[in-house]
Amino acid sequence: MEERERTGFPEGFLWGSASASYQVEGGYQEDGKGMTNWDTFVRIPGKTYKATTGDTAVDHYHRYKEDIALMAEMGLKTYRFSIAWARIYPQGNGQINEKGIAFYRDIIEECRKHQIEPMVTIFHWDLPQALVDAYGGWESREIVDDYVNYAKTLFQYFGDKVKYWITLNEQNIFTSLGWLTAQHPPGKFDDQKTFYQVNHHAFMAHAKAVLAYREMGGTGEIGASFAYTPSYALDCNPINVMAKRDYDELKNFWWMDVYGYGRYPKAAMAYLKKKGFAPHLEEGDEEILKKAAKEITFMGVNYYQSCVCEYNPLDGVTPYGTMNTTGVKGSAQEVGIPGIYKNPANPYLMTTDWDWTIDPVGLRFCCREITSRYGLPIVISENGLGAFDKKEEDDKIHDDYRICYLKEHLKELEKAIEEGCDVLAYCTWSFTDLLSWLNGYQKRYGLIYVDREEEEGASMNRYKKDSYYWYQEVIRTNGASLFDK
Ligand code: BGP
Repeated sequence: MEERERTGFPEGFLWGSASASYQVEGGYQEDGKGMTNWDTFVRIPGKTYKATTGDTAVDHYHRYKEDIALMAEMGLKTYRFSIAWARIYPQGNGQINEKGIAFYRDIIEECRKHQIEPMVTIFHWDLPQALVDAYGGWESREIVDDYVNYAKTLFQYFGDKVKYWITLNEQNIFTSLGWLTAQHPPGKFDDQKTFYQVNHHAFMAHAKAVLAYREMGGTGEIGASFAYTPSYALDCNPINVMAKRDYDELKNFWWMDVYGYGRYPKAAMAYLKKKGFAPHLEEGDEEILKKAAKEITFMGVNYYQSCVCEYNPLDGVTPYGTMNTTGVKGSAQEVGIPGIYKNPANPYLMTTDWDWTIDPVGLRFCCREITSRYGLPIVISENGLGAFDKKEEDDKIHDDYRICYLKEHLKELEKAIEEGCDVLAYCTWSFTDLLSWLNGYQKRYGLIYVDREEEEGASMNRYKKDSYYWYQEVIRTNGASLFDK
């Protein structure tokens, strides 16, 4: 679009930062918390980088006051964090653990005390192990009631203090890595039929929780956070343009259409029916999904990278290429679905040490697509750079590469706003350094450096990186400093 005068970020824009319970809290057996699928999974040899776990993570469980004070000093307007289901219901259902309630009540109060808006993710992947043992977790439809019961408990206890709710974090990622590529729990490989059924259960859980929130009188903002990887066709060869179209239906609209419209995309459904992978829907499901779609008030977007789509022959690459979890650049393999699409590298863009494409324009593309397709406000619930950081002898961390990454993304976000997108919030991933699920602690995302490596026993002391001071200024000027020469 033609350049116009800058409109800047709206007044009251929520400048934020995000985390997730398993990645920051630690205290995995404290105060009555139940075991989770991740507590179990990380103990299987070979699953995570150097066998790292979130047993102690970055000790947010004991240091949350210090962390929130650092957020307040930075001027943060919203803190997005997740609640560990197994702290509230150690067995997934049944008896409530009051100490779990107390912990999150404290976090919420601490945020409020500092005028930081708490943004709560109800489920960010750590599932009570008891539900996996009882009925296979997300594989059974029984989970819908348990999830809704858990969500209602949160609405009941915290509904008056929390105005922003995210039902599920990256349903597309935890189900793909859990049931297709075996990289996340439950570690299943190529179980497509179950994968789509699991997703249907998750959609129903999301939808019923949204409806329950409204039935309980909730007037705040509610939606799901989707890991959106927008796509570009390799070129104007129609076969590649159709590959992009198919990719979008199968990898993006399959989720966003259900959140935004309450229905599955037709072409993708026709394809899955042909393959025998289509999910089973019970009578009344479609109506519930449609009703819930009318009640969500934003689309949550976790944006890290874009991709390229090219036609993939029947004997072409599969979804099971090696993922780069070591930070050795160039070790990730090309993936795709034979007969449909593959995702070659984008020659116009640089990549991180973990081979993630760096594409600020892609963030604007996401916002524009959501705005025209769903007409919904947008919460950028995650965006950030995973990198090797070095603490110097004077305790400084010069992460100019992170500043550059965030700055370019925010400039594109501002353009999206200028072009008509209603963006409510932007959360950097992450506030402190934390556990990167499969990549250990060496892949750092924080504005705050945490003194720990893969081994346990380090001080866990916090140090402000250069990006901390930079973001502080961005917030102070409501984004104006992004455009300083
Ligand atoms: C998202 C998750 C986050 C976070 C982030 C970075 O998919 O919601 O929890 O981990 O990605 O990914 P990674 O840690 O794999 O680098």
